[in-house]
Amino acid sequence: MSINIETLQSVASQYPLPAVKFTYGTAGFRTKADLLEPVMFRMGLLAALRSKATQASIGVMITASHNPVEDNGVKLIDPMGEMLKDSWESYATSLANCRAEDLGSALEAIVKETGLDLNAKSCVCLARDTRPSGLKLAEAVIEGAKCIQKDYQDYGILSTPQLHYIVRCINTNGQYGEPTEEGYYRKLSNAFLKLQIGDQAKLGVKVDGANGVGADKIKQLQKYLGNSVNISVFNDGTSGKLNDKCGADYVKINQCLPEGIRVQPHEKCVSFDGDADRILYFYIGKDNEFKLLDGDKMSTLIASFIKDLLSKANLKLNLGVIQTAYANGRSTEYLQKSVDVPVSCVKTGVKHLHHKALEYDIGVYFEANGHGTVIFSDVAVEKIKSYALLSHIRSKEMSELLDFINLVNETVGDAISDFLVIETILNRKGYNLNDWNSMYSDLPNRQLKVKVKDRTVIKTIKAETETTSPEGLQEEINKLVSAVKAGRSFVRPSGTEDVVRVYAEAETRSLTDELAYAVANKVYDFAGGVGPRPQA
Ligand code: G16
Repeated sequence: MSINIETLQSVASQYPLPAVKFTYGTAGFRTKADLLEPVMFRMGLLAALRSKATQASIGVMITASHNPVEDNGVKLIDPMGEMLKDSWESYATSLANCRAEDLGSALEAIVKETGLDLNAKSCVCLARDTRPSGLKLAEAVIEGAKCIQKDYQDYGILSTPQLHYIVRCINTNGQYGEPTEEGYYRKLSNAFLKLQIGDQAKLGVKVDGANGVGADKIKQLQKYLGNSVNISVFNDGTSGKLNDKCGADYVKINQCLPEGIRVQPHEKCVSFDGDADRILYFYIGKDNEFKLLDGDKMSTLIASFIKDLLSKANLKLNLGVIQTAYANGRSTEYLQKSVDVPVSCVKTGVKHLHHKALEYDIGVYFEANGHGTVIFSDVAVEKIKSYALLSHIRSKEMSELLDFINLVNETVGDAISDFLVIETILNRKGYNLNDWNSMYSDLPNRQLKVKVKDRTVIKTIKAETETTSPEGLQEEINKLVSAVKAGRSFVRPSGTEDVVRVYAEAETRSLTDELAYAVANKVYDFAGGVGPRPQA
């Protein structure tokens, strides 16, 4: 079999490139939706080739997650539900920028270079979030995939982690679970119900659905959980705009309640992002102060829970936590000193965290923004299974850990699965949000965005904690940081928005804000700031 270049070029001519340079960034391609049809067509082509190369089903998720509703994007999902392999990201970037008339030769070059078999059976599985632009973009992906092969499966509207889950289920012949949306709810809810102890009827939670796909999906899940949980969904998309003054990204960056939700002190609340792969917990304390429990709080809770089960069962497994530079300094210290687990810091982007987590028997990874999960190696699962079978007291903890594994979507961060994981741990520890929050206190922190002419002038090293360009910027940041008690700050170009991100933390709220704005102003000066100067 070979690619029918004539058909390809006639279809491709309907998808001419705009005058834009596309790059496969932190989470695939993201930009204004009206620029994306040509990219989607090309990603349909690439996904079909990747499917043939791996002889497995490949996922294509159409979403721009936390970005505004006018944006959209696409990311490819590899056979085990993980992010696209690095070497294929460069094929993605070159195809996305390839003129229609050159596509045939570009595809042939990929076939040659990878040695893939065009006769191999293949399937592209696609889904999209609730963005209005999604349907048209999905059609473009299908048109692309069909130029290479006829099989594709369109799952319509799903959360990003649901598609990751389904791809893994298909490629493990159902070993990971039933490859359907219902199968996903069944697997998670069964594990959740098995693990609950005590009076479950007490669990009530308010969900900020970001006016996105997660709002409907958590309502679906509720049907499988019966009376054990009472979920009230706000910002469910019936009136508000996607990610507009709501959702996990808004809550994390602004450190405040989302709009569209009324909260009484101590009520348990969570925020999802636009495609439901991130979750944050929050509540109002009795002093009326907004309290945020972010990805760092989740990783500490999960790591200490697993560590406890392992030590009760006297099972030695290599457990580690992966964070990024955004992790609060206090969380890192708590993990190292109190939970006593190794902590690694990697570049932003779940693919980097996931990759590092694979080095452990059990890897817990979370970005502070609420994006994360746990991965259990085959060796760990086999050991846990063998301990669970021992007719000894330790078997109880290990049977529970096996159920716990079924609660986790190991393919990628998943707001719904993470919610069930956290609720299970809180239930078993008898914790409310205040107990959980009291495990350690965060240093005050602030994130800012600086608009510059070209954010790629910022180059970073050491897991994005230091800049090497523009010259002199890092020295200025160092001076500012050294003048502040418990100060830490770094800057990096965003991979999903046209901004430079600034992070700062320090001993007090006012020192933190002063440091953040001072660093933001240095970025503005050194990296060609545009528009108004950053000011508090
Ligand atoms: C994506 C990535 C995350 C990353 C976030 C922000 O999240 O999947 O790993 O933390 O973008 O990235 P950046 O700072 O480079 O803009 P999402 O939820 O939008 O897919």
